[in-house]
Amino acid sequence: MSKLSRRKLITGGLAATAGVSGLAVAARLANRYGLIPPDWRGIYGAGETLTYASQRLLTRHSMAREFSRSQISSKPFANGRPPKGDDFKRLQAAGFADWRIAVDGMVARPASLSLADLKSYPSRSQITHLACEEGWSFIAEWIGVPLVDVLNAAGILPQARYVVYFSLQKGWSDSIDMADALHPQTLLTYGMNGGELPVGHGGPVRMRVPRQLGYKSVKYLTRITVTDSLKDFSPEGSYSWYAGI
Ligand SMILES: Nc1nc2c(c(=O)[nH]1)N[C@H]1C(S)=C(S)[C@@H](COP(=O)(O)O)O[C@H]1N2
Ligand SMILES: [Mo]
Repeated sequence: MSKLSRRKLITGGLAATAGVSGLAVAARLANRYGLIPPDWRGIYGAGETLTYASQRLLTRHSMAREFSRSQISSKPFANGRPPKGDDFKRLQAAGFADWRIAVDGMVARPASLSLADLKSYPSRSQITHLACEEGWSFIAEWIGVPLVDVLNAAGILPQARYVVYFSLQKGWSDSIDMADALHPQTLLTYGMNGGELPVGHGGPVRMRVPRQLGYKSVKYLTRITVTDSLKDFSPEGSYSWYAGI
């Protein structure tokens, strides 16, 4: 079948399900199978919903590409500035010994984790690509704890659907669905290229979501909340919520 006729067939099929009742059934089914992004009624509407649904069907278990040591970028680009204000400076001067990450929301055992607590978990190191939506990118080794391990220790409640995470830096928070939250490459990252995570790259701890664009990898992480709905967490800026690559 040619590409064109296949595309016609798919569009035709979509149009056929897009009758009023057909659409409702399709939406219910898609929702049941976790294929509806939380902002599907938003400005991106059906287009983003279809991107999300098809990516989720195809890539739920796929891995972001990992690179070899020789491919690590010699000049990684640190985007933006570290948090302003004395709080951050004081924490930094003390080697971030008092840095805490709250784990709360729909978990059986909420926790407040220090860096030492994080480092007591088995660590994972992976060499992945960080791609900014503005076009630049670099490859680095990221060292940390899979988010899934910290969530499992806290005890994820069955109704959990999303994980929302916050930066010390005002305005920076984001969220992912459970497929990304439980994915082995989603990392609470405290090390980079063999050393501590530099402050410019989000030290002492950042989220790394290597299957999505750079802005999902929130720096200066202070809180992780498990939730069944994103309605109380307004998405930052005007970026698309799902940024799969
Ligand atoms: N707290 C915070 N997190 C952030 C940002 C930021 O400015 N502040 N920038 C985001 C964007 S747009 C990108 S592309 C990456 C950049 O990561 P880098 O500074 O390690 O290159 O971090 C993301 N996380
Ligand atoms: Mo970015």
